[in-house]
Amino acid sequence: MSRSEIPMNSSATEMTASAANRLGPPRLAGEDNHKRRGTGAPGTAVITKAKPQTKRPSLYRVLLLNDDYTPMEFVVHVLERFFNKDHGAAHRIMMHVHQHGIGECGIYTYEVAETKVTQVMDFARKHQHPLQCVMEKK
Ligand code: TYC
Repeated sequence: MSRSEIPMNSSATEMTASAANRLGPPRLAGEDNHKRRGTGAPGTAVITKAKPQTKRPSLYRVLLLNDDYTPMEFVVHVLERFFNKDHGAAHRIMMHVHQHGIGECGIYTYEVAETKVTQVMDFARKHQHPLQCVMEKK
């Protein structure tokens, strides 16, 4: 017997209330899920579990790129202001970018990541620094 086949006269009636809530209302085979079988013994039913409708969102890294002109303190300020880093963390990330050419500022869902990139690019342009900020799918 597969895991989804539970005789009606067995422990299917002995679920806790919270387990029943997670499963949603029990569905009898052929009720509306188009899985007509007709092979079960009399007095048995198949209970199917509804597929959870939630999906985890894709995540995106927001990255800063190094350049030769943007002042270090400006990059530290960007990390504090737009990525909520404390001064120490901001300085470490800035130095990582300075030494390795690229570094991660944070990981966000698509729209949040896009907003961070736009905010940083607008702020850098306003201050006439060539700082580049990009996002990439994880
Ligand atoms: N390389 C820059 C300098 O020496 C500092 C810098 C760090 C610039 C990080 C951009 O994303 C950056 N002034």
